[in-house]
Amino acid sequence: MKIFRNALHRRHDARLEMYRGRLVPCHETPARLDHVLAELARRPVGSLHDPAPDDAALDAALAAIHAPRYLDFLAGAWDEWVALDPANADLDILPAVWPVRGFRADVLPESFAARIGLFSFDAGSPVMAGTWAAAREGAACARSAALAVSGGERAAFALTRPPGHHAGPDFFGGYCFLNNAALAAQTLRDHGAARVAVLDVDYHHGNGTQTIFYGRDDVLTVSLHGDPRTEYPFFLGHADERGEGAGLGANLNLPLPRGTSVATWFEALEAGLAAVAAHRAEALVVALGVDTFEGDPISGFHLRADDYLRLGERLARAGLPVVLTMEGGYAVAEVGGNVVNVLEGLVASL
Ligand code: OKP
Ligand code: ZN
Repeated sequence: MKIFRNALHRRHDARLEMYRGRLVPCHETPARLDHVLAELARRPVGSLHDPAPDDAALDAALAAIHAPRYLDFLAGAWDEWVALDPANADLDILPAVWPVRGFRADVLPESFAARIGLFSFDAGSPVMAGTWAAAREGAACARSAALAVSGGERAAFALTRPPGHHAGPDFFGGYCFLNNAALAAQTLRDHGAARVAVLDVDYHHGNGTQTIFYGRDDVLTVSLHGDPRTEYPFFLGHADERGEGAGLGANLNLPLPRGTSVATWFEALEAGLAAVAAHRAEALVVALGVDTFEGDPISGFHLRADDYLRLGERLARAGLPVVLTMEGGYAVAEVGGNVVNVLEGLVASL
């Protein structure tokens, strides 16, 4: 399989996130991806590539899933922040005010603090000098992986961070800025697949991906995740969210309680894959988070290293060309082994 790596990921290396009333060191660190690369050096299950540097095509692809005013804001956010006060260059940007129910989101505020609130949903996702460059190169990886699969590869992996599945049409949050899985799905659609499915196996609900495709029937979105009644992102991911308008029936959420057993998790995976088959998807995007691991510090499922091999094998048996995007996983030292286990299981069963 082809693996597209984000060589710029280290440029997003933020310091502190708001967590339970404190600013704590960010969970989503560059070391996560370094561990995957180190494991790939030991177990080369695929060939490493840099994404195509096709800037105009990437911008057009991003504009198909994100709002122009959001992309413009994110691209310029750091320069605006530093222009407000040169001393800001030593600080990461965190939003602290949001337009909740009854507030207006149609008026674009002049205030930077207001705009960063408008375009985000939590205070856990700092923006820093290199965030845009890192996220954009990650999007390039997702697009290149989808183009490789459109061109006949059976499988490709976008090995990137920051992750993407919480990023919506016009908001960032949950450590995510650009939605790599959505971009891969849209790219597959644009290059010949009539119907695509996104299967999100990260511990957290893929709220951004769901929202991007909620009104569409050409992209099925399926997510198995910790029940939002107790788990982040809390405000989306319930079982009764089935899509709207033309997209009604093209969204499936499989929330599971914190502490769910591995056996039950794999049963939910079967239900998700059955929906993918019923949709008659011609290509599959897997939003691959390994924060379902028993040792994950912020999650509540119990998968072990071997289970990721089984996951990869099962994904291969879906019989579809597959693009995987790297999402969460915060037991940093184990992220490499678990991710490469998925890839090894997949490649062995293709
Ligand atoms: C990103 B991804 C829990 C706060 C957790 C956000 C978690 C984002 C996970 N109290 N902060 O889906 O792995
Ligand atoms: Zn997650």
